[in-house]
Amino acid sequence: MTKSPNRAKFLEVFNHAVDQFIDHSYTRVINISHNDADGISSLHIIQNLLHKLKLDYDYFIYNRSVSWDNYLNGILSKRQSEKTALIFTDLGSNLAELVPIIRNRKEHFYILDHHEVEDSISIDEIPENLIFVNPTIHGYDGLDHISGATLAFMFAKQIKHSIIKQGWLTVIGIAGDSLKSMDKLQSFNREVYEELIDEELIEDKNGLTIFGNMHESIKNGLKYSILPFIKGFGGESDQPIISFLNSKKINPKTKVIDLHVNEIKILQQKINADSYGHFALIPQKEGLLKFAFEHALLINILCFKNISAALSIIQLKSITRYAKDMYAEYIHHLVNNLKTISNDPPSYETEKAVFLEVKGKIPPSNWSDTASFSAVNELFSPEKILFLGGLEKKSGTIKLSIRCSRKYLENHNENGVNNIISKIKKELGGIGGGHKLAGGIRLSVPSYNRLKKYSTDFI
Ligand SMILES: [Mn+2]
Repeated sequence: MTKSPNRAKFLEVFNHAVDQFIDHSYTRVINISHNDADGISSLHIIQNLLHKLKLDYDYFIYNRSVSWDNYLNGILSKRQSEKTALIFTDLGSNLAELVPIIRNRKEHFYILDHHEVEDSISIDEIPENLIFVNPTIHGYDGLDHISGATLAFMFAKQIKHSIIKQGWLTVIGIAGDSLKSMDKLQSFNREVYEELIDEELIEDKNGLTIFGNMHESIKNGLKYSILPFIKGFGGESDQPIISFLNSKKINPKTKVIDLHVNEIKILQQKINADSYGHFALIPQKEGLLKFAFEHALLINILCFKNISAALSIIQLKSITRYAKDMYAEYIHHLVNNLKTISNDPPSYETEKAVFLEVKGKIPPSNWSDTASFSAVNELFSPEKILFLGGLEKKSGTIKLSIRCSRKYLENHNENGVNNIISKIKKELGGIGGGHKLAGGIRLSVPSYNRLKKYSTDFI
C-alpha cells in the first residue's frame, strides 16, 4: 500500500453522507446493488434500513452487462425529484461514466462502494447531488479492510442503530469478497466482525478451514474443498480419500467442525496449504446456510442461475432442495475445473500473462469463480496475470475474468488488475472494472486478439 489509510478523512466523508441522508427526509429511495454475495448482503442491509425508516423503496441489481447510461435510462423516470435518493451499494465507482449522468439529474445519489475508482476523473469534479463514499480513495484496501456490506452496514447502523440485529448479513458479504479465513480480516471488516461476535449475532470458530464443504463430513470436505484446493483429493473419487482417512484412523464420516486437534494436525500435514483458522457461523441458520463462506458462495452461484432465488435464500433458515442441488452441482464442477487447470497447460502464455480459453471446457457461469480460485490457490504462476474466459454467445463479445495473486501485487507496486483494465479500456474499448486482485472485461473479438498479441503493453 503506497499510502496508509486516512481514517479521520474517511470518517468525515462517511459521517457527512449519513447526515445528508438524515437531513433530506427523502420520500422515495432506490437501491442499486451488485449481483454477488457482497452486493446482495448490502442490498438486504439497506432494505432493512429503509423498511425501518418506513420509506417507499425499490431495488435493482446491476450485473455490468450494459453501460451505466443504458442501465439507468431504464430506471430513472422523466419526472425528476430531489426528494428521491438513489443508493448504490457495492458498485458505482465507474465515475467517468456516472458523473455526466448524475450531473444532469435532480435526484441525490449516494455511492457506497469499495471498488477502486477509475483514475479518469478527479474528485473535485463530483457534482453536488453525488455523495461519494469510497474508502479506497482514503487509502483503504477494498478487500482486506472493508467489504461493500461492511460499508453498507456502517452506514445503515449510523442512521438507525437497531439495524445491528441484521448485522449477520455483513459477514456473508465479507466472506464472499475476501476469500480468506476470518482471522485475516483487518480494519473496518475486523471491527464490525468483532462487534457482531460481541453482540452474539454471529459465532466465531477456529479449526480446520477447508472452505467449500465445511458443513459436511471430512471425506466430502477434502474432496470438495476449494480454499485450499487439495491436489490429490480435490475432484477425485471417494476411494483414495477414504483409504487415506482410514490409514490415519480418522472416521471419514466425522463432521469437519467436530474433528479433534490431533486429527486436524494429521490432516494439515497432508493438505500442505494454509488450512487452519477462524470461520464464521450464523447461529439462527441451519446446515449449509449456517456457514458464512458456504452461504456466500451459494448466493454467488444463484446470482448467475436465478437471481430471485439468490435474493430470497438469504432470508431463509434452511436451504431449499433447489439451492442444495445447484450448490452440489456447482462445487462438483468447480473442483473438477480446478483439477483441470492444475493439470492442463495454458492456452497461451506470455512473459507476463496466462490466457486460459475455457469455452467448451468450463461453463461461462463458472468462469469468474474458477479464475478467482485458480488465483487464490496459485494454480498458475503467481508472477503472471490470468485472463480466463471466452466468447459469450448472447453478446458476441469475449468475456474475460482477470486475476492476479497477492504476491504479484507485492512485487509490482500495487499495479493491479483494475489498472490493467483501465489501460485495456482506453486502448481497446470494452466494458468492465474491478479491484486490484480481480476484475472482468468484455471485449470485441478483434480487441481480444490485440490484447493477446500485445499483452505486455497493458501489464
Ligand atoms: Mn464487494
